[in-house]
Amino acid sequence: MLYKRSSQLFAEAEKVIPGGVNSPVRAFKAVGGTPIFVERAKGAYLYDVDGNRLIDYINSWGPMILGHAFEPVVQAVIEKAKLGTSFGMPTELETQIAALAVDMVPNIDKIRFVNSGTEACMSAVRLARGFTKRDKIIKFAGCYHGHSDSFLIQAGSGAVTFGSPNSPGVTEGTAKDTLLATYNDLENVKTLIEANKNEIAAIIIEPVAGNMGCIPPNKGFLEGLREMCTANGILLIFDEVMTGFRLAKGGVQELFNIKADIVCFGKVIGGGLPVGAFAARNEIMNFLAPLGPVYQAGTLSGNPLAMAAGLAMLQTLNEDKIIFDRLAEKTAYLHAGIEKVLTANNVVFTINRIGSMISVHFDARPVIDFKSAANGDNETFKKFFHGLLQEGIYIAPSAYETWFITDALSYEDLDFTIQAIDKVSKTF
Ligand code: KE4
Repeated sequence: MLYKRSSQLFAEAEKVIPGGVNSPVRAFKAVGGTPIFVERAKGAYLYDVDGNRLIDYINSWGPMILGHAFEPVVQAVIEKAKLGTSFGMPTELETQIAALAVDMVPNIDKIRFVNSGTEACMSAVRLARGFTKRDKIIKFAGCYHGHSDSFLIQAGSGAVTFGSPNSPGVTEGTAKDTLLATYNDLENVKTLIEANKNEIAAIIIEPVAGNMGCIPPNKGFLEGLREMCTANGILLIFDEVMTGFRLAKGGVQELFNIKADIVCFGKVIGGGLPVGAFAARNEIMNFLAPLGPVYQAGTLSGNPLAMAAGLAMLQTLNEDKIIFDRLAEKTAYLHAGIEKVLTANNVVFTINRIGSMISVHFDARPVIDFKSAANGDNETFKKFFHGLLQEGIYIAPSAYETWFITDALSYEDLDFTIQAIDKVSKTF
């Protein structure tokens, strides 16, 4: 695989864009080498500027659950663009996608659309603080809720990839209101709540973590958080930017039958266009301007092109009764294949998987939180990443990410991937 043109483009990009990228994790800093520049994509495949075809296991970090350039989404955007691209005024389309999302997801009466997952989580925390009249939040080490100041405290994803969990520019004043807990550790959360009685507005969590690799909640963990929040007047915020409309039609609330107070969305809900959203029952959402005192706004929120893409995506997911089972079956097949070849090649590893989210960790110990996720051998991961790239397979350029399985993947693609992992892991 040649990457001559990508390297040339990266050198040009670095002159006018910080680090040559518009989002740090794309820069390959954790794995070395220069980022791949994409020319186009279709279905399960990326086509880079050097003419290489890559099987895509990142899918724009989640949105492309039905494959790249999914025809109903593409057509919806083309048709809508002909009628104007943005008005800054309400359109019926926003009501249509809002009504569908409210119908698909349990425990929400209203939803507000924004332009990214960060904006959704940031707004959800402000709403929780306004509703409870409390200042503090609990987040979990290794969970990533976007780059808003309150969240860049031991964040996951790109923040941890850079080994700079606490970003400069986040003030002490902000950081003091973010309490840090350990994922899958209820006792730790209990201690924090008792030490900050009546001061905590919300606990925000990735109910299935995807930013320290894929880490499902231990049995009883989410239920324990629910009980503690209810008992202490704390709002439970599920950050379902990754899991929403991916792990089930109704996300993790449906999958585990757990009731969050506020749910955040991104990625899939926009069909690949910039969309985030946050939703809750009327009692909470009616606190939002212009109805209530909590302010939140956005010029391009509910943008017609983004709404058209999101609506086409959600309609397809809502009508396909077996999509989530099909995705889970493909992911289980991939898991079994990877497990077989890595074991045969005497590699030390563990695999986490739930639904269409999966991650490979090069350590034998269970990966259940940020600390155990950090046990993974990054040198082996780098060989894994670049070896697969040479075989035409694109996985996340960081060990602190999950893979996102798309329905566009065929079983031939999965077999090709398993064979490539067999070949690459023989060189470890
Ligand atoms: P965005 O602002 O990037 O749309 O969403 C932030 C966010 C919020 N919550 C969760 C659970 C997320 O995973 C994300 C963003 N995910 C990363 C991938 N791990 C985005 C990739 C990137 O930063 O370029």
